[in-house]
Amino acid sequence: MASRASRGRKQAKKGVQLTLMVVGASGTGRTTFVNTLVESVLLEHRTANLLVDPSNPHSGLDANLVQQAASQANVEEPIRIKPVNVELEEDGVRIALTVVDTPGFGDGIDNEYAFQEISSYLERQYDDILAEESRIKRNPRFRDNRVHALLYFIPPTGHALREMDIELMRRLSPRVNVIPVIGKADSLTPTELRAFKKRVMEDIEYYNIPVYNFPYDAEEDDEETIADNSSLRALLPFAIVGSEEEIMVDGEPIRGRRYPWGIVEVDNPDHSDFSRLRSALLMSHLTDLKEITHDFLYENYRTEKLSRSVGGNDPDSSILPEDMANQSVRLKEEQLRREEEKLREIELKVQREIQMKRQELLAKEDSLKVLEARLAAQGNGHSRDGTL
Ligand SMILES: Nc1nc2c(ncn2[C@@H]2O[C@H](COP(=O)(O)OP(=O)(O)OP(=O)(O)O)[C@@H](O)[C@H]2O)c(=O)[nH]1
Ligand SMILES: [Mg+2]
Repeated sequence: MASRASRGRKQAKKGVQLTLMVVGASGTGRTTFVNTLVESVLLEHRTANLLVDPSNPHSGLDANLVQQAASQANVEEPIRIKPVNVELEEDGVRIALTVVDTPGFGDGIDNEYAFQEISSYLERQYDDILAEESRIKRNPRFRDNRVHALLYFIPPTGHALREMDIELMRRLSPRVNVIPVIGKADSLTPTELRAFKKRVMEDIEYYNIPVYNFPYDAEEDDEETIADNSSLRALLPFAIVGSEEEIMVDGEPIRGRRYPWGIVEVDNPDHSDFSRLRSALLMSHLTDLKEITHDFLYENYRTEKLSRSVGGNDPDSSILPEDMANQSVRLKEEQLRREEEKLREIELKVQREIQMKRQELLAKEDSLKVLEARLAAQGNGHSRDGTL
């Protein structure tokens, strides 16, 4: 068995693992955000195969390919949820990051199917852990693929949350840390953005959606943690600007989006919340997200699943574990009662037999007495008259 020190070294070499999922309507900027986060082209754009040069996201669209795709637009593409892995290094810590992109939703026709796919993906990862935990011999190559945070991309409409946003966040938040973000936030003016953020949080509160809100304990946590967490909470939903392009500003390459009126800088906190979200996910709140996933979300799922499986489809076993224990006590009591009854029956039978024997004996005694009396009478008679 590996010593604790060598395990520690292995851990440091492997680094920490984190899994993020991105969910949202089509074209809200999920792919761009992921590529901005990992600073490379980890995910391809859906339209990448329509580009004149597929390896260059900035090359133009090929008119023939676009026409071909348009003629096949009515053919439903099956939903694919495929995790991709990438190695990052943040402040000297190696992070094995897994990103799970989910297909963008349409306008509501088959959202239900997409919701189901996402929620069953999340639950499948919990089922795998559950199965692994109950094995006698652990599989050393087992991979924990639980999703630690789900970034939900709200389109920058500037209005209230849409019904599908509310529905999806509400349904998924019992299974995963949901972090709401506004995609393509530079589509709104700063004033519009402020108002929209406020409106979104009011809706989240009104519908009681338990999103991940950088929880802290005002009495237990230190001042710095409280200050950090409450300032991150105040940014919710994070305004995201993503870009895969570098723009030269004063001879320095800057990630940003160019507009006629100026440049929106991805990493500038005055322009977007991207860098603060990035450091929360990959540094300050990485452990908290993992702990909540394991100690709370997974634990709740496990309890639900176990009580459900004990209650399964078999009508004979449709009872909770505590009822099972009660039932086995009841069965034992019943068995004891029956044994006692049998003993009493035997006792009665024996008593009855003894009684009968006694009566038989008494009867024999009586007849012996009669015989004796008769013999005595005969004897007397014989001696009296000298004849038999
Ligand atoms: N203004 C602005 N446009 C963006 C931003 N991020 C992405 N875009 C653009 O929005 C379009 C869609 O971006 P994607 O990253 O492909 O969006 P997606 O959510 O992955 O889309 P699908 O995978 O097709 O559902 C592209 O043309 C991007 O260049 C952003 O922060 N601001
Ligand atoms: Mg995409």
